[in-house]
Amino acid sequence: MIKKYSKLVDWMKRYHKILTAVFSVVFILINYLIMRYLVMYDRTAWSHLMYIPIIFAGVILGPWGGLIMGILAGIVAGPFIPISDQPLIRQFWADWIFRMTIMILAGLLAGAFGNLYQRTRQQVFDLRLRHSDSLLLNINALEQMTLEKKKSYTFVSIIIANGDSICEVAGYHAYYEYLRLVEKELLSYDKDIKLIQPKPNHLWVIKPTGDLMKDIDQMLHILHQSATISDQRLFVDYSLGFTQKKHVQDTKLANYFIHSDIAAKEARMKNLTHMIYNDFDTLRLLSYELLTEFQEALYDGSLYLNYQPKFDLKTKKPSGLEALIRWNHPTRKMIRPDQFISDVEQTNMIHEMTQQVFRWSLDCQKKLNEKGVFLPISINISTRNFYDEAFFSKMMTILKEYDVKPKYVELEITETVLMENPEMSKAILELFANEGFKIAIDDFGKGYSSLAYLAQFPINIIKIDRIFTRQILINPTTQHIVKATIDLAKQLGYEVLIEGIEDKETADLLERLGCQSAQGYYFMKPKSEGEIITYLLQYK
Ligand code: G
Ligand code: G
Ligand code: MN
Repeated sequence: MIKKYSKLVDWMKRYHKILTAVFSVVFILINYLIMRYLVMYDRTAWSHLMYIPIIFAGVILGPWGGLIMGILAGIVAGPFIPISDQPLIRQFWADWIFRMTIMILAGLLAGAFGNLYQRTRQQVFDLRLRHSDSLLLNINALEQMTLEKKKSYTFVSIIIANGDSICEVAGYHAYYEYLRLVEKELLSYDKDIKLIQPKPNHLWVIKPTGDLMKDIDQMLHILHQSATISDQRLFVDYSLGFTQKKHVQDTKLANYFIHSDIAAKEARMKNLTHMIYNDFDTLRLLSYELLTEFQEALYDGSLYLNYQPKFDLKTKKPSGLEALIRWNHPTRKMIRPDQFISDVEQTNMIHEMTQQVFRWSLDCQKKLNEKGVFLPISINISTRNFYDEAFFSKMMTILKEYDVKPKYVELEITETVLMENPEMSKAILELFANEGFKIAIDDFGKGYSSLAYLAQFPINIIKIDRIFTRQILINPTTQHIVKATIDLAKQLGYEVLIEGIEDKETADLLERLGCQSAQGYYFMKPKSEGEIITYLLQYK
């Protein structure tokens, strides 16, 4: 019943103009017949009913509709009603002409208001689908788009990396004008192209699949050409990602841009103008999926720590532990940190991750302390953690939850953050150092900092990167570099640890070179918490 009714409403909506015209004409004619044959006196009163179809037609059909109905009503209520009511004589022609003029005016006025209403309504509707500043289509518009089913389309993501700078330097208007120009040029290249602006500095293009190489050339050309706005040349730093989809079915069109977004980001990272998604494997997509699962993994036990001992090279006894994160994924099994950390670092989950790692390592420390074992445990700090203003206070709060002394906590940081943002890093590191935390420089030598530069920071330990360890037996130059580094570091008061020792020869050599401690598969691979506790109890 309801379905039938809604079908009727649809049908009426579709033919509402014709229906309005028919209704108005019929109304006028019926009213005419009543006036002519049924009402004997006071026909003028009935002629007022004519305004209903006139105004109705005006509002719905516009001024033309109002005009035509006004004339029609004026005529049928005029010369076609030969006898006026009182006295029973012929209608005077000037009377009905006057009445018709009023009717036409009413029709035109209603038409003008109707048009105004329709335009305003359309504008409000458009505003919902377009950005009010750039006037490009937004996500709402994408959600309402439909593509021809089973056809092939090319999806393009455009990242404008310096959009914010353009706004600051050349002004917002120049930037939006540029975007509009790009839209115009794209449409003149192919009128079936759809351009959406999901984010201020991000564009999506949908185009029926054609010659991909030609499309790429044309789009790059358009993005370049459009960058001249009223004689001002903008520098626009764009990266494009392309992907082609056959037999498009999905109604959620945003999903089709996942691959082109990845390709555009990859192009951006490699400083290329564009990349095609097929160019590289699905590993990146994997990382997107992994990120969504990561949040839960932090709390459901699938993320946990392994520990690798550090050894004193002289006594060959363990001198500390490094906590290393592991992910036992339900379907993908073991995932190594290098497969997810760099992605997690792009999100704010890195802060939660470091805090969780800190909790777990403190928990392990507490268990060891209760068994009478006291060794520092180091955790790896991401460069991103320093950008969290509350990092220090959050870490202190966690430390206080466990009964562990700060001197048993080591923070491993890489040189990068110290080079990127020295003042901030120094301030944060000093806060930790003042509390008694130990600070280690991880992967030293891999970056480009020098010990002279690092001297300004409160550092206790230098961990020489394992790229040196690998070559030290075969390459005399490496040996000289490592020796010099060890000597200088010791003179500056640092403890020196070498990473990645895989055989006895290297261990012996480094001991001779004066290195104090070492870490590596030769001594021990990373082990689970249970195994490491059992192992350390031997040395008690
Ligand atoms: O243990 P593995 O070799 O897979 O570690 C690879 C890299 O991941 C190393 O560079 C290590 O520093 C890093 N890593 C391991 N655990 C953590 C962690 O808890 N936090 C951060 N930021 N990096 C870690
Ligand atoms: O960058 P960082 O120092 O945090 O890296 C520690 C990582 O190095 C750990 O993930 C660990 O698995 C790895 N590692 C530890 N010892 C060795 C080793 O002897 N050889 C190699 N190739 N990797 C090692
Ligand atoms: Mn480390």
